[in-house]
Amino acid sequence: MTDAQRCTFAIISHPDAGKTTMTEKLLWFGQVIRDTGMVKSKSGNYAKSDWMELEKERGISVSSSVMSFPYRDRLMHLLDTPGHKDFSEDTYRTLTAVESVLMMIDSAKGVEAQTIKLMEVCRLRDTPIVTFMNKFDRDTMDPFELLDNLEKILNIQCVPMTWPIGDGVDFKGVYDLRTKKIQNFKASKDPLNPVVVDASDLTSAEVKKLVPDALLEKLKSDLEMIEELISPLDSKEYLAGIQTPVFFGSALSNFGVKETLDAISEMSPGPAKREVKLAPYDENAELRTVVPSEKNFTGFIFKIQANMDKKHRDRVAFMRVCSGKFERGAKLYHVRSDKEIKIATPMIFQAQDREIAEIALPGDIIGLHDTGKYQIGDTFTEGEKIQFTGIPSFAPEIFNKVLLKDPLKGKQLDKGLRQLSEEGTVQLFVRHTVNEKILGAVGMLQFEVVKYRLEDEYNVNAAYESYPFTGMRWLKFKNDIAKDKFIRDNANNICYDGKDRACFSVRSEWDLKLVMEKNPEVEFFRNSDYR
Ligand SMILES: Nc1nc2c(ncn2[C@@H]2O[C@H](COP(=O)(O)OP(=O)(O)OP(=O)(O)O)[C@@H](O)[C@H]2O)c(=O)[nH]1
Ligand SMILES: [Mg+2]
Repeated sequence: MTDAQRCTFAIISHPDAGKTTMTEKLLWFGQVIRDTGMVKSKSGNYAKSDWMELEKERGISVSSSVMSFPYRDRLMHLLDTPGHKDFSEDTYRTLTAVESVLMMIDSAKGVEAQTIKLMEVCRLRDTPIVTFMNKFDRDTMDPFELLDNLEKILNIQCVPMTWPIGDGVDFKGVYDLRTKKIQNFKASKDPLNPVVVDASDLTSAEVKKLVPDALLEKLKSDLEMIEELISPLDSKEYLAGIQTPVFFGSALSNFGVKETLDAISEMSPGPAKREVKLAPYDENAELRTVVPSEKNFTGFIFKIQANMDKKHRDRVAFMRVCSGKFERGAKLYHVRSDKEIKIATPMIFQAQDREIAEIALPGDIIGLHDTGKYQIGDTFTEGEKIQFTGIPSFAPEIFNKVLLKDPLKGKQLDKGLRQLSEEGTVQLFVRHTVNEKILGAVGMLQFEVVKYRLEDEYNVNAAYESYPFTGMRWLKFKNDIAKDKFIRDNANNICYDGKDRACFSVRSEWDLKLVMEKNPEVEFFRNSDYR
């Protein structure tokens, strides 16, 4: 199994389409968990991937999580992402670590606002997409209408791989267009062994017993339409992100999930090549391509998560392996600090459970214990000075000042804010001269997570006051003299980000425009990669 080809993919969708439910079912069909709990259940039974207290309470995912399991001849790494737009930076970073995605659609609603945003991110890398039309146990749009909706809005060619028979209370299951079989979960006590109905002859007694006449007529005419109108799946077109294989079903009641998992394990790409910058890693740096078959190890950190287990109070950096082979106990070169670090206990994840990874190969996601040394975007090699690209911070749009309620907790607050900003939960800025701490976010829910986690994990009560900034720009100067002058002239608007880079805080677009006109030699960027 250790040499098995990796399949590293993320689940994405608009909030509530059923990512976490699907994740749980995939793990279950992959036989790594024995029970599946209701995501929103109040009984303490919750989805394996939604482990944070806040997620349990609300039934939403606020950050992505990684789960690994062998399936057939591959090793699957599945990344569940949050759907809410306030956490889209987390989702965006997660997408840098995968080769393909599974996109969930709520079949009553079709394409929703966040689906469109996520699609744009996938397009940046031509990420291959498998689609799952979920919630067929409820009333849905007509399946042809759903395909049309996807094609028109997302501009992607849909190729159905399964087809739903009925919906809502009349939902009978999905017809597998390749095998011409129907898996019936309702008739089986053990969902891992559904009753499989051979539907190659739609007039057979077995089919008639499962599917009422009216639905059978509809299925027949639907199948004829599919035959006539839809071209078969071309794996090259799928890999290029032009076609998407489409599955129908209900994650909650198991229908269609196994067919989807089988297809992902058969078709989805293994580790791909990636671009890196050579020293000095600035905007003019030379680039090279890292291919997975390179002998030497390379990898990068795409996510940092503290306090995954409150009892342990630890922090884990998630590394995506891009080339070479890593063996437990080996030393890796940490490019940013220019130091060799021994990685004694790398971890692999099965939601809350973790195991020690003996080796790691391209496509793998491993966890490193982090005592505060690592940052998102850090590159590891066997000595080569390179840096993986494409994991920036984006300019926040709303700001809060933090006011401490208990003056004795100052140190705790500093530690909490530093750690949470290093994780990317929120961005932390310090104002020039006045030394005020300002939090920047894309959405209000991020502040809620900060407040909750400061109380829950760091035992700090703080008040939050909105701050009159409306944006932030990273700055680039011709030289130090120009920098000093600009900072002196605009002292009131200068902040430093977590990496101590000078930024201009925007109080109004008008204000920004004036300052830009007055300082044509200074460059302003919305993205910390200076793009
Ligand atoms: N009826 C029905 N409900 C479903 C199905 N799949 C998910 N749900 C319900 O839809 C709600 C949202 O499901 P989640 O899996 O938490 O959705 P999510 O996409 O992970 O949500 P976020 O992470 O917050 O974006 C829950 O109440 C689920 O029980 C389904 O197939 N049928
Ligand atoms: Mg979720």
